[in-house]
Amino acid sequence: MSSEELHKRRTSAVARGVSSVISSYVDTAAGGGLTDVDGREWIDFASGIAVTSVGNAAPRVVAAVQAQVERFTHTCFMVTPYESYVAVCERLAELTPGDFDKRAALFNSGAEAVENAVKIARHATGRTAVVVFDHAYHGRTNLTMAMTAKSMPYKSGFGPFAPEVYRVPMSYPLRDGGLSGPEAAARAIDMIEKQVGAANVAAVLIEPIQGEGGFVVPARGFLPAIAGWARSAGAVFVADEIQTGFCRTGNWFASEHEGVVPDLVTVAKGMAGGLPLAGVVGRAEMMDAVHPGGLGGTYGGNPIACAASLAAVETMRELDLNTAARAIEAQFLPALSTFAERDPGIGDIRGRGAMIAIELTRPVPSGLIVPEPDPGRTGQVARACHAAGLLVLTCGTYGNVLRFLPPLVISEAEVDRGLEILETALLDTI
Ligand code: PLZ
Repeated sequence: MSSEELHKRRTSAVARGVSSVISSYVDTAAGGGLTDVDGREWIDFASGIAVTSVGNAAPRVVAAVQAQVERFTHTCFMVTPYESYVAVCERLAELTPGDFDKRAALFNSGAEAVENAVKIARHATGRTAVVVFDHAYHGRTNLTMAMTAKSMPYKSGFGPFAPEVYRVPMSYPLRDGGLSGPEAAARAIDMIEKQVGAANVAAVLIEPIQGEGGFVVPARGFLPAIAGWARSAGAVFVADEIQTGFCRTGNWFASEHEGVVPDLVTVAKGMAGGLPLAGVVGRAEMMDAVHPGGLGGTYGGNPIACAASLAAVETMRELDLNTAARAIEAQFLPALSTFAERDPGIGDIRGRGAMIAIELTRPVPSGLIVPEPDPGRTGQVARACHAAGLLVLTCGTYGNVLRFLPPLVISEAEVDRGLEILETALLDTI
């Protein structure tokens, strides 16, 4: 059945609230590419939103899933436990920053992990307030909608939202007048102290590099200052590494780029090679502040997802995907800088590892420091890429960021071909 026919069926079966970036339907996917049901090949700069870091249908993941499906599909860890759940928690403790005793718990989605990190932080501190940042994205459930910044499409009309969530300014070098990291942190901390009160803060949650909000990389020194303040205030510092984790940025976790050691880390996406799995991992005394039975869910840490996760981590180690992510960065950044020499609409190039973005802006009128976003052109460039067989995504509070999240196993030639398509799309839309 063709994509066109499938699309017709979809419109009378699938709620329109669930939308898709392209209208081609996938048939198979492997490594750095996808093939649609019309036989067309795509270069994948999306990885299913930073999920298939080890590649789609990665051989070890496929084998582990097949073997597990034959042994048992589900028991519920809360009813009949199994080894792979324990092994994934051990892996999380090993891989996350911090040389201290840790515990972990597993869930199904990123949003669920974030919700549970808040539950744990509230138990650990006996406090209620949750501090988040401008441009943040933490999910689509009620509590995480409150924590997510952007109204459309995530929140509009879905309130009322959970209380006790407070938003403070982010470090966003292109748009905050070039504040240094420590200056931007001082601004945020002042707001927390004056408007929330240090003694009320259960948790400060932040994405070390913001994902949906625009691949915003805070100025150096911002994250350590925020983490340091949280510690001194007796609040739990939570790094939401759901999009940045598991080799995506060239380290196991993006917090490591600045030596930040979070109290708790939320993980999902890349951790299980495409199977739905998420987790919270961190300081044992905080995690264990919750009474037995206080955390859980029917499917959290499903055995098939756990088997996939163990295989994905093995693949990351075996193929040294941190080095691969850094090589992808080394291929992207110079190419994008060359594009920017000819394209005044490229207002910023940023990111780390295989989490790279360009922010499209209009030429800055003299006297203005902050460039005006150009979401119209961003959509045009994305559509031109799609028409040429390159899967790219947009993001950002202003909808003017093109982001690149290739699988870490993508070949140099595929990246080159993707960059060529992107260059043409940019030049055609200047
Ligand atoms: N925290 C940092 O990036 C998911 C969402 C796409 P779930 N980002 C992609 C969309 O439009 O729904 C994400 C994230 C960060 C939390 C989440 C939420 O993870 O697995 O989608 O619930």
